[in-house]
Amino acid sequence: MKALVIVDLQNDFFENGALAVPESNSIIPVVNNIVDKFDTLIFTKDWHPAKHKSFATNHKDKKVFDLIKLNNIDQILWPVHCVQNSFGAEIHKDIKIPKTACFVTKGSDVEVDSYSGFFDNGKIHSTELNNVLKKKNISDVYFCGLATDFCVKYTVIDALALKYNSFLIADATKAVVSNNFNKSLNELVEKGAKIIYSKDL
Ligand code: VGL
Ligand code: ZN
Repeated sequence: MKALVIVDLQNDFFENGALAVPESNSIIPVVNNIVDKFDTLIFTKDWHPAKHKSFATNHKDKKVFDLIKLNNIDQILWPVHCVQNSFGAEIHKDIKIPKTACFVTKGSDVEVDSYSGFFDNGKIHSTELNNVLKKKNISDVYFCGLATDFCVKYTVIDALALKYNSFLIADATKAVVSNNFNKSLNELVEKGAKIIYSKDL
């Protein structure tokens, strides 16, 4: 059985959003074309409290993209983004959301960020994602969304560690730092992921 995990297609990650990913709007039609090919769809949502410690504004004398240790874990400081129940946290209105889709939120603990849709960055808490996949007997998981070099990458790495056959749909994902795109794909291939294109689905 196969599933599609659609990572963080929220307003703040699209062009003009608070943490805009370059060329992100170009994946909208690509994603809309592939959702119909899956019976099981899971949307992840970055879902931060306003006081989240990954936000530069929640630290004195720090600026966006500074690197700090947050409870001993490397943390890049981000602009305020995907605050729970805000417009920026809503899935983009042009994304087709089938009625059967499930949603998994992450990043709600102010003390630890959560790039992966499976576990937070400290591997302290897990989300419902693995349970949802297990319950539906999923063996093959396809991934798309934002951003290739952060939330998509870490979600695929955890999927591989959990022994799912993991496929990244390369034309349905974009990186925060465009230069990181190929690097992220290579890293994922090295760990066992397969790179595919939406036309091959
Ligand atoms: C993301 C940085 C901070 C992502 C989320 O969705 O890739 N990146 N929060
Ligand atoms: Zn975030």
